[in-house]
Amino acid sequence: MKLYTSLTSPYGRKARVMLAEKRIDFELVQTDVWDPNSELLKFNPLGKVPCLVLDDGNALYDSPVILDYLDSVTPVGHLIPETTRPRIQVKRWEALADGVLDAAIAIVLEKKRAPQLQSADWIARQSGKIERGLKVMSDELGDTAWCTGHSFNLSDIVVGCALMYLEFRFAAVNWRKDYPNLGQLTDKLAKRNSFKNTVPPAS
Ligand code: GSF
Repeated sequence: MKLYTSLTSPYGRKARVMLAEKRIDFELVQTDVWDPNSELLKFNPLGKVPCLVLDDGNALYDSPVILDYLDSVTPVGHLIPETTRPRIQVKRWEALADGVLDAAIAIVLEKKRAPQLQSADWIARQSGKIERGLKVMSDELGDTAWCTGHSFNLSDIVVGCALMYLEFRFAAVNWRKDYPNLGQLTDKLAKRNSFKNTVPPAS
């Protein structure tokens, strides 16, 4: 299978961490989503990464679909619970972390526009989503070791990818001060090979 992604995409990182944790072989196809001639458009009409192209040519997107699929590829070491209640709880953490990422990326893109076109209101609206999202993450994590359940699972992968993206792109925002429990979780996740080997290159 081939994973189309950029090395800086936090959604692509979710997939790469899952592939590493599940020890699944794949080929990474580095993809520039802004290239109008990108091969990606043959597989994902939305032109977004990550996109997972299976050996039979089937293309999967977006990242929650890809991660759900990857978890089913090998029968052992499930990272998404199978029973409904814990599964939905994990998927909700994924929606929360992805929502924080969506807001962070909206700000990054807005700030790339010419200064006179940037909207301070829009940036403030997105910042509010990040601030409220982090507070809920911190409150719900409390003093437990993992986001849900008693061991590492998808909820930790998505939160790790979101928090590490904030550090990567918003180094000035010190969420660790307000939410030390999120900082501790991030540090613990950063020690795993799956996270170590997917650190985004400076760009
Ligand atoms: C979001 C993917 C996305 O926005 C998912 O896979 O979970 N809900 C989707 N990817 C960005 C790259 S990045 O910022 O990680 C992307 O492909 N943007 C190109 C575009 O045209 O929006």
